[in-house]
Amino acid sequence: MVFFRSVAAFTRLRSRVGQQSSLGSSVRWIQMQSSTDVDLKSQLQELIPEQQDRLKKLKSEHGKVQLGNITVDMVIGGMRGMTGLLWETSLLDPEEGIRFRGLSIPECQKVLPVAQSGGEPLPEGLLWLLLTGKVPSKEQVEALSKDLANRAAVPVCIITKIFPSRFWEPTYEDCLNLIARVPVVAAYVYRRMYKNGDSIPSDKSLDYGANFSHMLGFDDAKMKELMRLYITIHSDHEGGNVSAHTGHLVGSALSDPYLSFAAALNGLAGPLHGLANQEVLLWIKSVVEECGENISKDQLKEYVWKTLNSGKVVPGYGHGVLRKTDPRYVCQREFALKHLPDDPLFQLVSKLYEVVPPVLTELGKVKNPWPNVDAHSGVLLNHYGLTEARYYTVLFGVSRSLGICSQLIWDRALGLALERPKSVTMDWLETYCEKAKASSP
Ligand code: NMX
Ligand code: MLT
Repeated sequence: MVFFRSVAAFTRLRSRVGQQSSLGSSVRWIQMQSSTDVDLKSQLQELIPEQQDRLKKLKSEHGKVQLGNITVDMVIGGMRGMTGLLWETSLLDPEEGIRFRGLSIPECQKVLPVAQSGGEPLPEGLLWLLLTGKVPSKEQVEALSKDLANRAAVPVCIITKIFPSRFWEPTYEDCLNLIARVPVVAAYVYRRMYKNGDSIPSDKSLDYGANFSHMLGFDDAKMKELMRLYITIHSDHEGGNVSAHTGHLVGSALSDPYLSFAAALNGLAGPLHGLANQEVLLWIKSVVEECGENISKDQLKEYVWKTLNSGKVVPGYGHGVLRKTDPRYVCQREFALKHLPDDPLFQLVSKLYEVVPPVLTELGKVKNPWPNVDAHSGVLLNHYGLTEARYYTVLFGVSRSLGICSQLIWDRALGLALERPKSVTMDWLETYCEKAKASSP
């Protein structure tokens, strides 16, 4: 069987576009799952050997091809812009945002199976897509949903002897168990911290997102829809972001997925990364506390400057790679416009969308003045009663388990190397630059 960009294995989107004309011309190919097999692991068993051969061929035929020009700026500037990682599950375009296996968020919302007509995609469907590169059928998603629900209670299995080419198999088991159990643990923590330890058992009849919402104590159908959307959009953001990169780095030492994921979460907890989602809500609440909900745009502008002048960043704005409004912000805004247009904090978020970018542009140094995913998530959760901002990064972490674990399976399947970049000293750089200057005409 052939995979990814190979014509034979692609089902042309055209037939699908016939049914989904609003997908428009931006979609060139979507691989629909042609097999009716509902077992995700057997699908991977089929795909992985081909991908292992593909990587081997890539290495032997093109291993010496230069990948762009690496500059001193990149070395000093945290490897920004340097292509140095293989990350199969998603790719980030600075202008248009994330694509999961080639599909944008709106495309995922159109083609992935949903719980209710016109609703948000089921995160299990996204997990299938991330792992296989193919859009699953409703039956496949239901089977995976059941598998995850059952795994939430299964004891960890330890496999001691295995050939390297099959490392991915115990990794797959650990990863699926981890994805299945993380919401149970996260909900337990929430109930213990904020609801007197009154924990709510998992309901196996619910899908992944709805069950998580249920275990947290939120059974409103719209909150369940929000949780499906939230888990889908926070799952993966290619490989270079702090959490994904950390998970990959630690996994590259063959640390197991639990250790790798724990390391990733520690990175996610930094205020410049995932913690920004809690910072946004706290900051918005501080605006309301000081100026009230009906703050004018001029007052808001003043407040933004006050934040900047006190040496702080405006949380939820800017990005290391994106150069336009994050499509994850856009789809959350659409959700708010559909379900909670009159929420006062949503209205404040909308006002900030008008006020903050010109201020950040005026600051002169910010490469991307537009909002990122974190600028919006808090007010949506807050609207449905999940008001404890300190917990928000945990939600982000639950979702990111899907992306990080999917890639960890592929890391092992492809036998990716121990990550160990070369470092140099300032002495080394100064000498290098002086020599380069002396030899330039
Ligand atoms: N508010 C104030 N200053 C900013 C902001 C902002 N929102 N964004 C960037 N800058 C500053 C940045 O601190 C830097 O200043 P200096 O040269 O004095 O160190 C300058 O602008 C240039 O930074 P950029 O190259 O535009 O951004 P960089 O890639 O270094 O950082 C972030 C990206 C995301 C860390 C940065 O935009 C930021 O701190 N944003 C606010 C925190 C946030 O929302 N983080 C969440 C990101 C998404 N996520 O979930 O991980
Ligand atoms: C993420 O979702 O990981 C953030 O947007 C940060 C990033 O991509 O660098």
